Amino acid sequence: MTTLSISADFDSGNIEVIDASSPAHIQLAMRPDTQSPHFQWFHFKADGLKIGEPHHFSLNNAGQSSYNQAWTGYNAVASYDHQDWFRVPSSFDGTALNFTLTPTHTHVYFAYFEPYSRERHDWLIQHAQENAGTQWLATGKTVEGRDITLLRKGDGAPGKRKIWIIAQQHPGEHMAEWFMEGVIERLQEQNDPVLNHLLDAADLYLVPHMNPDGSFHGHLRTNANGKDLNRCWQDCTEDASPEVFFVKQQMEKYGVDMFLDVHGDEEIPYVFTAACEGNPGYTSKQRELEALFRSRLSEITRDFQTRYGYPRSQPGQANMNLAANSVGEQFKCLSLTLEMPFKDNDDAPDLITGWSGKRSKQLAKDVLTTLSDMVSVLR
Ligand code: GEM
Ligand code: ZN
Repeated sequence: MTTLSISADFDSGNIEVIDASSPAHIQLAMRPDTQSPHFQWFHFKADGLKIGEPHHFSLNNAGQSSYNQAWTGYNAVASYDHQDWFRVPSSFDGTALNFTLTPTHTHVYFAYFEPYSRERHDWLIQHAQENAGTQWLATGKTVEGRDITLLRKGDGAPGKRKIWIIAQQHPGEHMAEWFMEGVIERLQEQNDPVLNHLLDAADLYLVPHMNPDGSFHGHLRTNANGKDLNRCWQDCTEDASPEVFFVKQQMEKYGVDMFLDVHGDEEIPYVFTAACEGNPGYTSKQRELEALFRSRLSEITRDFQTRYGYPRSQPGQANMNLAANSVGEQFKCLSLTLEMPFKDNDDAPDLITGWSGKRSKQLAKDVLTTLSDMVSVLR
């Protein structure tokens, strides 16, 4: 007879086993990021399951996680083949996150969100060059020596607007690289007048993954040094956060006319943006462009809205260590943090998948349409 086993010793794996001796109560815990107390991401495989029998899983330390209020209304994702992911009804009892699966296979994967693998990242970078006409412009190195790839679509001709999109500074926010796959997929189109209008006026500077060390190690928020990359855009150093250091250097080299920083939010079940209203040098032009971006995107898709989001910063009170605030202040351009949910978009819920990789990709295509509409007024 087979025995139940739990493993997480793979790309973006994260779980510790407390007691897996009984399918009636498999007790697990999430492991904190390296040199950081943050945790919320999980990703593991369960083997030796009994088909047709209920298996009860508990993440015992959910109540102590970074965003412990976020578990209410959250459902774990699962997959038998690591390709098709579905939600498993979950409940939070104030201490543990609990879910039950009656499997149709002897093994299953669970994760906090549909993982974007290291393998797929490598494929995406290749595919972006071979099929989407992007150029590998520069390479940074992470703390552990992984590549930070900067791609450019366009020739860098003078007069072109420079639109930057970066993703997954927070390594557990895997929806962010799914979004980048959506960008790159649309760049493959040959007969797309809306896209061509954008590309006639602008070059796209793309960093599909800002924090590959963190993702590989199954982190929620930090790089291999325990640094939250979206909290070090003023005071980053080459030693502590080489990932941000590299991208800032490249931005200074090429310039920035629009910046989008792609994230996921644990709590809020909607897609939204955060902007630069709290910056000391906030301009009326920035205010107009933020409003235009938000209204255009919400006209195009139900997967974006403006009712829910973070509280607006008071004038002059922004945290300038956030990428969007820092870049907006330095380049006086439209600069946004885009947040997608870990849960679902409650304006258009999908009971099978919740928010997903596929929906993140579609949102990216709609963002490119919005940028095409706006490109002539960015400066
Ligand atoms: C956010 S901060 C995370 C906020 N999450 C919850 N649940 N309040 C992010 O990481 O996407 C943006 C940021 O970095 O400030
Ligand atoms: Zn984030």
